[in-house]
Amino acid sequence: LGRFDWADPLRLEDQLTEDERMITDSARAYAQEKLQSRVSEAYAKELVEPEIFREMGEMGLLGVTVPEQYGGIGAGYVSYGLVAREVERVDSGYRSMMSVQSSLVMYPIYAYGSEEQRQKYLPKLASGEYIGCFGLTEPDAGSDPAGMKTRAVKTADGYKLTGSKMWISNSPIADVFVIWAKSEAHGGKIRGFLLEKGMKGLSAPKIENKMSLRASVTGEVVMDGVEVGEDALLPNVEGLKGPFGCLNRARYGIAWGAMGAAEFCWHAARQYGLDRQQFNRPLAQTQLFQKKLADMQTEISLGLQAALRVGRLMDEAQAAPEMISIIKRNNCGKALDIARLARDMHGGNGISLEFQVIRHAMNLETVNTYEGTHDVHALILGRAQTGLQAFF
Ligand code: TGC
Ligand code: FAD
Repeated sequence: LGRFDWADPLRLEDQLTEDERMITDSARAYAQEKLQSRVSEAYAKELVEPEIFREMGEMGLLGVTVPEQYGGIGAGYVSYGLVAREVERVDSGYRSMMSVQSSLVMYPIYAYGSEEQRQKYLPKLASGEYIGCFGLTEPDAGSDPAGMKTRAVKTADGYKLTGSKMWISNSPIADVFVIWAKSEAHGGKIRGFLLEKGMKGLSAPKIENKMSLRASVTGEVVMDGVEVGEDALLPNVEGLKGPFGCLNRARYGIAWGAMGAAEFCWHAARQYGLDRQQFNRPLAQTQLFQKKLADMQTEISLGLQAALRVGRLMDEAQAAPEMISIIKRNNCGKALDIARLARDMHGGNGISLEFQVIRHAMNLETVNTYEGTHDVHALILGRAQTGLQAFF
């Protein structure tokens, strides 16, 4: 008979390569030693800590899949997912900082950029010297990015960008802005542009008073006739498939990350139930408590297996976007349910930051919404199986 490890019921660990285990261990060590100790205060006070990018850069956690010649470590998508899981075990906001930099900034520069753009930006983004952000969403275009209003107009030697982006992770501290805009010179098609901090007409005010993802700063991006040269255009992609190509990778990472947050909540609820006595026995000795733990264990082990399967297919260039919708939607929704349940299982203590489960639950509200809401991914999957478009 095989052995059973309650914390790794389907033996995910055995399915990883030696390199993947090493990357997991170093991401876990960094996250537990350097991030766990500061997260409660960072969340409570909404601290903005740009030095975290440099620390992650030093640990090789930025641009995990980008080739070494550009500063990445040239690892696969399973490794990237495992890093996201370890970082989000501490906080979804820290994972957000990492995944925007890796999948939404470094990936498009690597995949759609010129050689000059790659050399100029990627090594500094990999080391964390530069911080990047990705501007797709606008005040009036969230689930429907095709409705964006930001425009790029041709000038004598480049483009002039006008418009505003909303809910942009990292924007108030960003050095590099990947901005998606409709370009008149390209028949109104969506194109990507690289903007830099300090450009005239560019500002990125912080969005105050978020009750979720408070350890990760979010802002607007306001472009009031920002002039850039021809070299700011990402030359190798046009249309919505540009931003969606990046989102595929970020959504995939989030599917792993959300399971990391869920694992934290599950383990915390189990320990709390073992430690706390009511009615002269541990809470963990009640049927209802054990049923909840069994549900958490089941959903997490299935969610991780699904993420691993899609990761292996990504590494073979065989993953379809709909597979990513399945795991993003399922794992975020299940993680949110688990965090809420863990909050409940902690009783009154569950609302205290000290016990951390409320922070994860609040964070996962965002994680379930960004990168395509839970319902938008249902519509993507509904369209894929019926052939019928239900967005509009
Ligand atoms: P649709 O007609 O479906 O497609 C338009 C074009 O795009 C192509 N495409 C994809 N390409 C690659 N990967 C995908 N996943 C793709 N999905 C679509 C498609 O083939 C087509 O190409 P072409 O060449 O034929 O033009 O477009 P639609 O306008 O009907 O889209 C509908 C919908 C709802 C699926 C889509 O707009 C959507 O996914 N909405 C959600 C928006 C979203 O996810 N926003 C995320 C913003 S970034 C963010 O949240 C970062 S938070 C990160 C953090 O802090 O961690
Ligand atoms: P809406 O699209 O207005 O949706 C509102 C509700 O309507 C949702 O429940 C949705 O599911 C539902 N809905 C929408 N359309 C339909 C439909 N056709 N049928 C049925 N129901 C529908 N964006 C970026 O570009 N870059 C970032 O770095 C970034 N970071 C973010 C960080 C945070 C903290 C947050 C909160 C958001 C971030 N976003 C970012 C934006 C995020 O991607 C959007 O919030 C998300 O795509 C949803 O868009 P929306 O907020 O406009 O909601």
